[in-house]
Amino acid sequence: MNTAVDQSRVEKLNREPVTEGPVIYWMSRDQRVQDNWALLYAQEMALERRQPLVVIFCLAPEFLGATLRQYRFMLQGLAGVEMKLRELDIGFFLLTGDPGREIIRFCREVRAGALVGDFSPLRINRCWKASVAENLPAPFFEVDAHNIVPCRLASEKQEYAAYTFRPKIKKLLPGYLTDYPPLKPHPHPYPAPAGLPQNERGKGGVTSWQALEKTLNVERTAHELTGYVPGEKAGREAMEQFINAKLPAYAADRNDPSKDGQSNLSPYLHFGQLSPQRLAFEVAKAGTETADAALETSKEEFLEELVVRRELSDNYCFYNEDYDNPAGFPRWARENLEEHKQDPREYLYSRSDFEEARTHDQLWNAAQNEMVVGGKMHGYMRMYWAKKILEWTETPEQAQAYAIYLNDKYSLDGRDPNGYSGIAWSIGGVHDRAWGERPVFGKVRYMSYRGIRSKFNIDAYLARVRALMQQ
Ligand code: FAD
Ligand code: FO1
Repeated sequence: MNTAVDQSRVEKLNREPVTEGPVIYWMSRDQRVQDNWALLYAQEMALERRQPLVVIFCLAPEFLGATLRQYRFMLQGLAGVEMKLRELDIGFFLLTGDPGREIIRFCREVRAGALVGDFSPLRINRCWKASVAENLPAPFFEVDAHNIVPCRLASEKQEYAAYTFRPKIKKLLPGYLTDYPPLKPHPHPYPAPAGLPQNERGKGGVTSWQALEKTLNVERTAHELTGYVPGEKAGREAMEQFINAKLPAYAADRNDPSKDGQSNLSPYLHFGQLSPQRLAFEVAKAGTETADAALETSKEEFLEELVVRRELSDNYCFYNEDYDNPAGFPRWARENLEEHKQDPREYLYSRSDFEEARTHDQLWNAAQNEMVVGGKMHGYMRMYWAKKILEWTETPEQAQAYAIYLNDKYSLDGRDPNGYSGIAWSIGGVHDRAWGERPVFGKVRYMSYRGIRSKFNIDAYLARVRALMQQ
């Protein structure tokens, strides 16, 4: 198949030959219509075989501790996907239940000619795919639409740190950091809905999105977020806003929690409503007509985070099955933390003490409240926040479990490889080196209140969070 999609993005997950029948794209991580290599690959296959193209999304009743706040953001984004696909005469069907079962059932009922999925290194997504690949009576292709350089290609093993990963990805980047071809209107209309399984569909064959909330088995307490407008269109606008207004000051402001210096794009990237490759492509070409040194430095620092750090997280979760427990820590950290397990803790807090921001440290409490109330904690504070959980719990296992629980429950961008590796970096020295040995932390890098206080205007951060809580 002559394809604009680089074959190195594609992995065949079973041995079935492509047969007659509609081509199905099982959307999961990359919840967008444009700039989506998996959807582009499915369309190329459907065009070549003169077949309809249908997109399906299977709504799992629970997902890694997500609450109604994250599901609402996601479902509103998917409603936009459905509308955009219908304009292109591409089918969209929302299934509910266990993806491992529902995907097979759908493909059987429509006699799918081929199934295309997107890529996620997380255990749950890989389990879903494994059970589909095993029982699917059609060929199943996985396309890495989330990494600019396909995860399997960037490195064939777990990388030790950013400095070992950076040269590998930088070498490959020029061939992959390209623009995208547009998704085309599809000339082979998908069979009338009657020919396809009826699902939670409202009038006129459109999914009734409100009804779906009832199928969710999630906590409904974490209150609604107002700061983020969900969806592909809003993600694109937020990207343009960031590049035009905030990118030049990114290098100077990004690590200062008292300023709003980050892009705030992680919720759109996590849900795949914005393509990381689109973002990197647009940032790389920003301001190229003006030789502005500050802008160039900011672009470099932003791309270091967006490309090297983010794709290093996928590398970590893909190659290390213990990405969410201490067995995944590097040996020096595992052994050293073990030696310090009995060290007395000056403070000890329960999970609900942390959850309700009831520690002795007002800075830590502010960071926790920023995440609970605003749905997103400042990146610099996330490091301090996780490291203090190590300091104030009985064991590193308990610390990592608490940090993952809280981050995945309250953060809009949670349940993401970036989160598992960010927490493993903070608590277990993953992708970091050994530092001077001290109680509890051993040689894991330490961060102190005094250290942060000397760097930033903490009172301004506390005031920012207080204002957020009063909204
Ligand atoms: P910006 O500074 O504007 O960065 C732009 C993008 O670059 C981010 O959206 C992200 O995709 C990437 N990026 C930036 N910093 C990192 C990093 N350190 N590691 C990997 N990618 C990075 N990120 C999440 O997406 N979800 C999480 O649940 C999450 N949990 C974290 C927990 C801890 C303890 C730590 C230390 C970091 C965590 N991060 C997480 C990584 C990072 O803090 C966030 O990606 C960033 O703060 C998101 O805000 P932003 O998009 O405004 O960032
Ligand atoms: N993907 C799905 O295919 N079905 C779901 O029901 C689903 C729910 C969900 C809830 C919160 C969240 O943060 C992500 C969710 N995902 C879902 C997204 C997806 O599986 C991502 O690939 C992973 O989060 C990895 O980034």
